Amino acid sequence: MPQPAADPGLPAPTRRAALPRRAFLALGGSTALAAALAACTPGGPGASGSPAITPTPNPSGWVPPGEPMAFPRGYVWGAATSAYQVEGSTAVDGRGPSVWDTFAARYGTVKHGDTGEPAADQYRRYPEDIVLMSDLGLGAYRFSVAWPRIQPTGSGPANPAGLDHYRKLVDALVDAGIRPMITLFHWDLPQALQDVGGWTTRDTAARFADYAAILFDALGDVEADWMTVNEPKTHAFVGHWYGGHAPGLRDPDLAAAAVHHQLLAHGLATEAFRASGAAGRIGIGLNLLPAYSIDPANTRGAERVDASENRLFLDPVLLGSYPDDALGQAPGQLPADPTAFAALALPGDLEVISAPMDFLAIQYYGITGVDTVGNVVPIAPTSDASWQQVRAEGLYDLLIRLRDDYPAIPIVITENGIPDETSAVTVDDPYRVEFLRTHFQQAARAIGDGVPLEGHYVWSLLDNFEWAEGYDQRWGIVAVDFETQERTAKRSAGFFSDVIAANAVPPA
Ligand code: GCO
Repeated sequence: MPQPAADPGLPAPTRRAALPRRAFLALGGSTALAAALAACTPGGPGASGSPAITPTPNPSGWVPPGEPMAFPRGYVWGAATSAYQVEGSTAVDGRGPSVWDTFAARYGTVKHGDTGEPAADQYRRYPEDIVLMSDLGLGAYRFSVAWPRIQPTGSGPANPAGLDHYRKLVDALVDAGIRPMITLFHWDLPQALQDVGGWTTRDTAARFADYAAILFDALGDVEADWMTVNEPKTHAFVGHWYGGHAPGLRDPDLAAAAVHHQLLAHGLATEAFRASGAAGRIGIGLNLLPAYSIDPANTRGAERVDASENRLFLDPVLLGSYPDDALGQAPGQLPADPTAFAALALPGDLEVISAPMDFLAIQYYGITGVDTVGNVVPIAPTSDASWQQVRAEGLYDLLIRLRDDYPAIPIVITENGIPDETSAVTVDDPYRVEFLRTHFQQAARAIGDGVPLEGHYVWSLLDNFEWAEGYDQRWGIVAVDFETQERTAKRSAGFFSDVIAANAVPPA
């Protein structure tokens, strides 16, 4: 979870122990406890605050094979970005302001006062980035459309210049043989909609459906994958409860409303997609995280974390119901009023939200431990993102849980990555090579155990604007010098390119 920058204007947020952005219940056995102790032993793996290059042993004892692990024919290998994080050109061609333009301009919200300008200047440099993607052998590229470029005030007629930009981007990708994955909402809500309540109000869901319909009409001829909403949890919790992201609100009831209205927006956009007759497929992007009880005999706390951070999103979109243990005043729960939250869901809403999707996009970064009450406990080494407890086997556990607990649906991993261990431009990232290797191995393992996993996108293609961290935290497999905008492939890009070419992940 990005740590909110100190905001001198507001009292420190009152909330339980910093809950990770991602939590997911997978009951830990004694091995989890042993791993917890090993990982936290001074001088143990990752003791330096970032994962050791030789990954910690898998708690289950599973050891990857000594030979390459192959992926199914047609497995989709991609990389991901988002508009506000890479585009720049925030006041060009009719783009209106988003909540992130407003938030980043506020003192103390983003490190060094960084904003989404110039980011990685991809609004202008996308042709060269597509050449770079081709050189790497990417089969797909995930990007997001900036809603304020299409509807500068969040409603009304489409801005032709905005549509024109994304038409050119999509055509260039297709011409290069790269499948577009188009994210409709990656947190840059038009400020004009925020001014009238944003995601805390139901009307924004209807506005989102109108916006989505404009894009399906404009780009629906393309065989693309469409993601309706990126990580509604992070935008709801970090943006409306912790206050560390735009729009910078600090009210759990507003966060709960943002949960429901983003999910309703997802459902309405899915309906619009079906009605449009657009080509391609549609799904939602959820960030999920294995959260292991440190006491296998008492998983109540982990169940609460699982409810508030995972089932609050998986259940409505896949089962058509909300869990009854996600909201409450206990550690691990979203401390919003359950009655008020339930009243937001009008008759028919859950049917709309659970409209059949073509795929479920999951975004995986790491794990956490949870005590018997619901407080987060560190049980694995962290990366330079303090919320990211790194454990590759957590990805396997997550995928198996989805296989066992939810109706069968094609799954795509649309974000998976780790930041550099320096804020300077670097191309030497052996830790990212090992992160990718071990996570690809766990993905191949899950496919071998019957998980319908169809693709894997690395976060991120490029170093970019990392929200409240600004440009300090670099997640790209390609380095960006933000002074010159020069791109340089990192060691991990070469590793990834080899994996794609072989459609297999080699052993360490
Ligand atoms: C997210 C966002 C990305 C982040 C990435 C690293 O998942 O939070 O989709 O925009 O940059 O996850 O934190």
